[in-house]
Formats: sequence, C-alpha cells, structure tokens
Amino acid sequence: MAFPILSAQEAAELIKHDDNVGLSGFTASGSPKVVTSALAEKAIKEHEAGRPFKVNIFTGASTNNWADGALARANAINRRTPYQNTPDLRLRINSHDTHYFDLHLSELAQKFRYGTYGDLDVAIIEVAEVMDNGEVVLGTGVGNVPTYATLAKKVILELNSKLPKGMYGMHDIYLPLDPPHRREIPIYKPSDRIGSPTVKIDPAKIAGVVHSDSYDGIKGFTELDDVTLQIGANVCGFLVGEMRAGRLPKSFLPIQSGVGNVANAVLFGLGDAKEIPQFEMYTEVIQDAVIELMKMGKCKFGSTCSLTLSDKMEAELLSNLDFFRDKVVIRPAELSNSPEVIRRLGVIAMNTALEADIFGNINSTHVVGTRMMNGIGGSGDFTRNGYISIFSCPSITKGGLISNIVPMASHIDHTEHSVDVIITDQGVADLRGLDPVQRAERIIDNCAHPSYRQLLHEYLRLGKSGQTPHTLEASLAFHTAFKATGDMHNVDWSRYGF
Ligand code: 0RQ
Repeated sequence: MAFPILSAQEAAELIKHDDNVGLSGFTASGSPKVVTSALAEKAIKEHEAGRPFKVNIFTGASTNNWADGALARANAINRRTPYQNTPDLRLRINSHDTHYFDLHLSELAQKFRYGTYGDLDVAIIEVAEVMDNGEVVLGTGVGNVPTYATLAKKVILELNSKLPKGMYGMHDIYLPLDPPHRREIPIYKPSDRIGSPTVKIDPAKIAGVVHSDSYDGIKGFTELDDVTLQIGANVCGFLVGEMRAGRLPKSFLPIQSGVGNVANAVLFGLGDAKEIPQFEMYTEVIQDAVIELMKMGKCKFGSTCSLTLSDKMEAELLSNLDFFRDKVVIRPAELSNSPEVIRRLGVIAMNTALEADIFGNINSTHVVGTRMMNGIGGSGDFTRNGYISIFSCPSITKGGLISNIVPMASHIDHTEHSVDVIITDQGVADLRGLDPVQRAERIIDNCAHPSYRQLLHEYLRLGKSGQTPHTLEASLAFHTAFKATGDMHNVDWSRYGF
C-alpha cells in the first residue's frame, strides 16, 4: 500500500474546526463508517475543553448513524446539505443548531465546482479498493465523490473489507464540463456507460487509508400494510391504463422511484402487475424491492446512484456480483439525477408526498409546514423532468387525525405545474389538462379519505373568486385545527366568519 494506514482517530485529527468536509455515498450506502464517528468523539472532547468544534458536511444525500447520527449527537455539524434523514440531525436542524439548506441533489456537485460554497478542505471516501496510483473503486453509493475527490485539498479513504474486489466495473464515473463548455451527457438508454469504472484521485492528496468492516447499516422495510399495498396497486392500475390508452409505449419507459415505505410498496406492486412488461430503471436509489424484481426478471436493468439495500440484501448482492454486474450501474448524482437525461429518456417519476393540496401542490419536506422531515432529495430533479410525474401518499395519517389532502399545502416543494397525477389508497387523480377547480374536484373525490371529503368540498365552495379560488384566511384551517385540537376533522368554518 502506497499510502499511510491511519486509525480513525488519527484521520479525524486531520479535520479542523470549520472545515468543509465532503462525504462519499448516497443515502447510507457508501457513506463513511468510522472516521466520522471518531470526528464526533473529537468534537465532544473539544467542546468539553471549551473550544468550538463544528464542521460543514456536504454529502450526496442522507448518510448513516455513524456520520450524521454521531456528528449530530455531538452537535458537531454547522452547515449541512443536500439531504438527511437521521432523527438526531433532524432535531438539530429544527432547533437551529445545524444550518441545513435543502437542495436538489443534481445541483450540489456543480455548485461546488462553481465555487458557491468555498473550498472543500477534506473528503472522506469509502472505497472497495485503492491502487497505488490513487485510483479507487467505490462501494454501494457514489453521490458526489468525483467532484469531492477532485476539489478536496486532502482525501481520507475508508477501505471497507465488506466490499469485494468484484465491485470493479459496477460504477460509471463521469464529470461533465462546466459552462460555458458543457456538452450533452451522452446517455441515450439506462444501460449506456459513458465514463470510467474508477475514480482517479491525485495520490499526493491522499492523506491516508483507514480500515472499516461494516455493511451500510440499513434496516429492512416495515411489512407492507393494506394501505401501502393499495397505493401500489393503484399506481400499477394507472400505468397499465396509460399503456392501454397508448400514452405509454408498450415497451414501457424507465422508472424512477423515491425512498421510503410507500415507494417500496409501489415497486412490489409493479412486480405483481402482469400487464407491465419487463422494465428498466433510471433512478437514484435501488431499494430491496428492485433486487427482488431483478431476480424475478421483471426489472432488467437499473441505473442508480446507490444500492440502498438492507444489510441482509446487501450481503446477498455482494456475494452474487456476477449475477448483478450486467443489471446495475452506479453513477454520480449529477448523472443519475440529470434533468437533461431524465427528460431525454422519458422517465416515469414516482415520488412520495407528505401532503398534497386540492390544487395539486405537493409538500414532501415539512411536517405541518414548519418541521423539516428529510429534504426534497431527488424528487424535484425527477418530477420537473419526468415523462409523467406521479406523487403518492396515504389519504390519512396518524389514524385519521391528519388528512394528507389539505386545502393548501403548508409548504410547497413541487408546484401544480410539475405534478401530473396524485395517487392515494383511495384512488387516482389524473390532473393533466384540468384547470384548478377541476383538479380540486378530482383530487377530493378520488384521493381524499371519505371522512374529509365533505370538509374539502366545503372549503372549495367558500372560494368566491379567482381561477384558484382560495379563501386565504381559511386556507390553513386543517393545520390550525390539528395544532389546536390534534385532529384535522375539527375544522370550524364559522371561526373564519362563514
Ligand atoms: O411518521 O415515522 O412517526 O410514523 O411522516 O411517513 O408514510 O412512512 O412515508 O417513509 O414513504 O416517507 C415524504 C418523508 C415519506 C419521503 C417522505 C408522517 C408519518 C410517518 C413518514 P412516523 P410514511 P415514507 C428519492 C426521492 C422526499 C425526498 C424524495 C421523503 C412519517 O418519501 O423524504 O422524495 N421524500 N426523494 O406518520 C404529518 C403529514 C404526514 C406526516 C406522513 N401530512 N403530516 N406527518 N407523516 N404524512 C430519494 C432521495 O432523494 C435520496
């Protein structure tokens, strides 16, 4: 080995207060596992000694409990972007200990190269293999590694012994040129490879190699319940209808699917849908369900930024790489989420909402309008550019105390202009070609839970003017009723003078 072997603690000593630190990976997949924990311990000691110690963490997407979790518990993160999903970090963000800015995942690498966030001091990169010339083979997630490895003044490698040498050839590493020299990204079908299987790092920048030995630490999904199964069935029914109507080619189009339980249920539904042919994915995360679909032969190829698999599934995949090698390519977020490529390929975008409003606007990020949940992730990259953009969610949450269909979304991530279809366990609202009032009627009748339909129709009738007839003083009545009484049903229109 041409590079010094360091302990995680020695590597953490290379990182200073206020450094900009780039992490490998995308979701927990491919994220560092030991240096960040040691960095958190160092931060705790510095705080105990009365010295400030916080770093700015830039990633591909969310990370894991050893990175975001440990660093958040140590209150060691100052700035953070572009996505997270760790409970401890969520608490820091919502109490302003951490300054989180929520960004489309496709944009972070290029913004860093444009100089928007200053210099990158350190990159911590998980690898399956490191060669003496500085070339590395990455692990289960790429995220923004090509950019971080290029820009960082210092690179720390985590060589994970769980990752076999056979990972070579699973990745497609490519850096687009920056404007005004950018050309098209030449991906014309999901399986096209346009770059290199390795990342080439200047060996002079590699400060050392730290050994690790863990899977990504992802738990399996919760059992599918009746509601999520019904959402999955409704999404599939809709897609089959589109094929029958000739609005989707019979050969189908590549699919993107977001994260979470609902997304997982939708994928299982696709596996069961007889009329849906073998398909490909052009997506940013491949979850357990996709691996099952590959084994069944239903999903024939997946282009992704990460293999976001439970530890059990990860172990299975890593010991079977020869089966998956010609079925998967793992790319940087800039490619997996490229608006240009998504629009060219005609990707079917399927993402999850926290709430949708009756006019078709989507809140994917803020619980009751104020508390950050995870972030917009890649949902905007795909929704705005998809061939067809679908949002799904349950019609009610918390046993019915919350309606996921509301008069006005309490925060908007995806506007009515980008959202084609809303699907809940109740049914499908195809919004294409409808004006706002027509959209509202369809969403209320097809997607809202029966116990909320009358209230939503009453709200629509209150509106007296304008193309989008909101009654501004009552538009958040569902949310204020929930805050006051714990149940959105307790809306009292008379409070608003009606
Ligand atoms: O809370 O955990 O206390 O039970 O929100 O809800 O139904 O389990 O949904 O796991 O599919 O996640 C939008 C967060 C959905 C996710 C979101 C409560 C609910 C539960 C989670 P509990 P579910 P899922 C690709 C694309 C944005 C990023 C994205 C997400 C918890 O899909 O982060 O799409 N999307 N990226 O009870 C209050 C409501 C609520 C609510 C649900 N209306 N009000 N609480 N909950 N609806 C991937 C990447 O970009 C990496």
